[in-house]
Amino acid sequence: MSTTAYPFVPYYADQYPEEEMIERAQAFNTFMDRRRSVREFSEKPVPQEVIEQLVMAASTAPSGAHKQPWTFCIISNPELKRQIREAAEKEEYDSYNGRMTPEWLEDLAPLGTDWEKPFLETAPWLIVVFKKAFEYKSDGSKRNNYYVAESVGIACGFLISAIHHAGLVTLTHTPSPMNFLTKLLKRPDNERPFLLLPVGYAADKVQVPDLKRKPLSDVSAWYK
Ligand code: IYR
Repeated sequence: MSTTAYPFVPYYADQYPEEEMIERAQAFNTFMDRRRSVREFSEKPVPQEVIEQLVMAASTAPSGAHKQPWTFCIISNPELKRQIREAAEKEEYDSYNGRMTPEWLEDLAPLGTDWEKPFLETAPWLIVVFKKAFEYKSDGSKRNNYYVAESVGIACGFLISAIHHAGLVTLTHTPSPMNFLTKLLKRPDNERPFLLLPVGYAADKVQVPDLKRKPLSDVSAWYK
């Protein structure tokens, strides 16, 4: 028998009659389907308390051996945002002008993205998610984390959903390479940048590409 640090406690999932369950599932799908990546932000401030709750919601994500191998760096400092924008645009300029393949650029063209990232300064908050490859224990020794990319990816999914649920917008920005974030945010060597999410209100009258999502038949295979 293995020993466990956690006592086990009863758990009761909320249950609904089938009809109500179907309605709830449909309503949630409709709500999630309304989410769009937004690249133009309003400067309107968002209370810190909201961001704190969004991050705590993200941090409820399941993770390998419950290690919660993430750090959410939360930036509102204008000078730091300016430095992040400057460094990100430098990398993005090189990416859009030679590093990305012609096929990649062709795939991106319908989305209208380019190397300029003004949202890194306009959005009131930037959240930079770091994945922790391992942990340092208090005696300085290292302890492994597991399924780190999967865990942090799921936490980011939770975060994006929480942002949408709060009536705010975000964007999964992946400046590449991202090492400049480790330096600017002075992160320790067990952390690697994973994703950058600007968070705020959408700009007035913002437009997004009229994307279509794949139907169920294209995204699923059933084995009944
Ligand atoms: N990281 C770049 C390029 C980019 C790549 C993909 I794949 C996208 O879906 C969108 C953008 C950028 O942020 O512009």
